[in-house]
Amino acid sequence: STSPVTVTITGAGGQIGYALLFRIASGQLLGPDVPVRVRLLEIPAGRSAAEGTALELQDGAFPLLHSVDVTEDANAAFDGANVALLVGARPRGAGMERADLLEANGAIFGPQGAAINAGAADDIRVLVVGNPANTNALIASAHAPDVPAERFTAMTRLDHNRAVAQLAAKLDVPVTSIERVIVWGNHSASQYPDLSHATVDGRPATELVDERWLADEYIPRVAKRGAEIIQVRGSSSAASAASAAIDHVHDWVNGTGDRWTSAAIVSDGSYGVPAGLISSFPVRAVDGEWRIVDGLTIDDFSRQRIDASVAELVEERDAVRALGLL
Ligand code: NAX
Repeated sequence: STSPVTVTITGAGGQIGYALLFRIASGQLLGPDVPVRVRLLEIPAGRSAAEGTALELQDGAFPLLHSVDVTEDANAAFDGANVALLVGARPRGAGMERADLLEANGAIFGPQGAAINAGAADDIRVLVVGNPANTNALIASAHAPDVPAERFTAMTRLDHNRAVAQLAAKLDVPVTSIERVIVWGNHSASQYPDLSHATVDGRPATELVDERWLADEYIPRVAKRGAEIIQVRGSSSAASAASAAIDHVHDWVNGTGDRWTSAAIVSDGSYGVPAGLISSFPVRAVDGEWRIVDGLTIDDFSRQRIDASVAELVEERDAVRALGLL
């Protein structure tokens, strides 16, 4: 049998952590034959909740769950980690300026990047969920100079899944009919869900929906779906976010085949996105690595939308650089 894979989850006592951990324990993150050892990293305020979740994980008697440890020590949490899910972050408090938010998160993601650099396994794969996810991933990566930058990713898979599901609902087709949807840019309201390459049962999506619906309803609906969930549910997306995190890591490790998905990964300069930024692209996963789908034609409408979201990422990067966080 395979030896256990070590998965570290930060913010494990929070609501996404609660939804995520049971799916990991049941084998959905890495596969039905892969035993997992989970490490839960929390701060004092969340420690007891994480310990409670650890008790419930024990009560699940999951055949693949090798062990569960709770810690407040980042070095212990990431020692030997193969997969790191960085979920815990500092939310924007009342009256907090953007610089305050970036600085508070820099104080979390810088040291976590350094702990990953110091002790994670050679095959470490990092997914940042905690917001501002793209820039937090950039900060963590900058503090892990010995880890290839390609191993630090941020989550836009929830946005991607929302984009697929909204198109499927509009056309009254199963989600499996839809391919080649792309989410570009930042995981924020500036993100660009792009249907210009999408197909529905092999037909171009652009033949099935009109431009006005696309610009005035579809794009804002997807980009503001997080706010809609908060309004209706009374708290932010949790199980859907956990599900997207599972999809991202599962695809990264096990491959996508020819299927496209979206992930925020370090730019190699493709599609005019400055090299080094962590931005969402159309990707496939091959041999354990994300590969940007290349050679796509970008129309004028898409160019403007991609550039606007990337400009926001550049601003965030410049702001954290000015704060000395990179
Ligand atoms: P919760 O507030 O329920 O949980 C966050 C947990 O993180 C808390 O238990 C807290 O104690 C812990 N934490 C804070 N700082 C920590 C640190 N330095 N080390 C370890 N743990 C720490 O938030 P939840 O709803 O679970 O959301 C977590 C993050 O995901 C938030 O930043 C949220 O904005 C972000 N999201 C990102 C999404 C994405 O698509 N990329 C979508 C969902 C979600 O909004």
